[in-house]
Amino acid sequence: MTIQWFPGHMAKARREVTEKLKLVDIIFELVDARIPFSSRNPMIDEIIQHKPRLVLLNKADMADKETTKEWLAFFADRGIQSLAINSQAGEGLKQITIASREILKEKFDRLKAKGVKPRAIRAMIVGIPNVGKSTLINRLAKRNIAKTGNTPGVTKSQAWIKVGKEMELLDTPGILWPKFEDQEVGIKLAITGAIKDTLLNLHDLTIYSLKFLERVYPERLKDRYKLTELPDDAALLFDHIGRLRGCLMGGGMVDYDKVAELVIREIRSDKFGPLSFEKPSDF
Ligand SMILES: Nc1nc2c(ncn2[C@@H]2O[C@H](COP(=O)(O)OP(=O)(O)O)[C@@H](O)[C@H]2O)c(=O)[nH]1
Ligand SMILES: [Mg+2]
Repeated sequence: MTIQWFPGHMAKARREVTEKLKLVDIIFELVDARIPFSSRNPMIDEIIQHKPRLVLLNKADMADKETTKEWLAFFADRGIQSLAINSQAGEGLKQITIASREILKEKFDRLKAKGVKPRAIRAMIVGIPNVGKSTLINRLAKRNIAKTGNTPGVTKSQAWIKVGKEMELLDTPGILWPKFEDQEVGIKLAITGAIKDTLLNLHDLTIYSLKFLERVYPERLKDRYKLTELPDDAALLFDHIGRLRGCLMGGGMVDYDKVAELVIREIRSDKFGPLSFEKPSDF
């Protein structure tokens, strides 16, 4: 399995983020709450240097609440403030300004002591494609500014958006690339929709997903596909699901392609409930 990415593209993305860094007080690093590790840019620390940051675990509605709590604690242990949010429904967004003010308190107190007039906090969102950057910008702006879509790479223009009285947000997010070297990371990015399926083998994706459900959420897997036991062999599981759901070819043979599509679609559309694909203890 190979995933392509172009070094020139990465360098350009990095340059753009670096240029905008000096315009802002704080970075909002948006990650997918279901894969907070895999959806981070591997060079984020190097790129943003010592700029204050707030990590936002977006799509928290789709992640396992208990695991999200573990991730919040994980970041806190490393001295990084983080919040769980749902940009689509607008949940947890009020906390963003409150947390930012707290993170920047010293800096603003220092400015105040120097006699600088109080001003709004300037912020910028960064994150990999499809993590919800445009959705969050629109929610915070309370209107439709940024294009959103399920296709990776939809976004464009630049100005400041007022978020209440206390914050100003750059209307263009910084787009970063995900980690591509690691195959497992690639699979998780594909399952959650951050990268296109066509880049990956759907069967590999499905086998990985089924094994994951078997290991972490066995009861949900059994319930969904009416299993009394979980077979050791992935092929047996494909056969079972295929017959149960009528994913068949001529002659009554199970159509593995259809099974794979069905399983991935069900995982993405919340049929197994909220899922977290990684825990801090995995690393
Ligand atoms: N369930 C859920 N979906 C979200 C959330 N935020 C964004 N999305 C969806 O994720 C997809 C990508 O969002 P978009 O804002 O275009 O991502 P961008 O590429 O980072 O700008 C869209 O289909 C959004 O509706 C969220 O908090 N929860
Ligand atoms: Mg966008």
